[in-house]
Amino acid sequence: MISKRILTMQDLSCVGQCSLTVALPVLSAFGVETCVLPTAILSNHTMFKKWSCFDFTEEAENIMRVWKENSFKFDAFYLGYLGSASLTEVAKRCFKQFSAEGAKVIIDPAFGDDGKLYPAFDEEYVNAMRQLIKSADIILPNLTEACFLSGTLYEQQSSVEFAEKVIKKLSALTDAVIVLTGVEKNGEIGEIIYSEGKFSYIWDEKLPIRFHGTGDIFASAFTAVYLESGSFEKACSTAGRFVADSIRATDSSHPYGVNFEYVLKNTIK
Ligand code: PXL
Repeated sequence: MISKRILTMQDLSCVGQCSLTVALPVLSAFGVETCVLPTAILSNHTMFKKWSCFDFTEEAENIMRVWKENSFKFDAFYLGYLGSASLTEVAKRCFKQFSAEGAKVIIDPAFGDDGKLYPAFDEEYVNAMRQLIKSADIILPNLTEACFLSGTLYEQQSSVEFAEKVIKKLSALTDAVIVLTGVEKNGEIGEIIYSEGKFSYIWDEKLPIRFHGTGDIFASAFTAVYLESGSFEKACSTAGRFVADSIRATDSSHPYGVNFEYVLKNTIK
């Protein structure tokens, strides 16, 4: 059986369950051959008080030069936290040079939450991401990211109608299928999918605690299931269940991520 070969581009945070330390185990457990292009190496993710960051733009160029000599191709690209605007240019070249026939580009903008940008980002990064999503087949923003990308003022107490309005504005910037994540409605949480001019919805029970890094778990599982099944609905419901199970397995005193390892271990058992 041949599995898809995917390239994921995101940071390696040495401590903290996010980005590559989530994407690698999750994609592998879902049966996807996963290659990586690290975008930055951080001491830990930026929700801690202090962090260091080594930007990988220069080394990414070296890596891509050798990949070209080796004629590598990938069936899909999955992008998360890149860290700097220069890496969006690297990403565009990467799609051009290393796409196998019909390769899909899946982008999680991963630059903000709760109406705010993550500490390392600014308007320049949002602008660069606005350009990059033009190359995507699927994007996975949360409401904060969708608002920044579409130039809409974020509303804390938002409705499904507001989310749909933001999606429509965002769809003027990209032909990608839009999967808006973390939408809330009457005690439920879910995704709004906008594909070929139509909305569809996946809802699940909303759990009372929120944790960091769940967006990366969702995007990794979504990517794996979508590549295998071609179904946005199946990818959203499986990924949503995986996130919920991981949250349920997490001790609330654990400060920086969810216990997705427990869920993987029991699934494999
Ligand atoms: O989970 C998103 C993420 C990924 N990588 C780094 C982060 C964050 C969110 O804060 O800081 C380095």
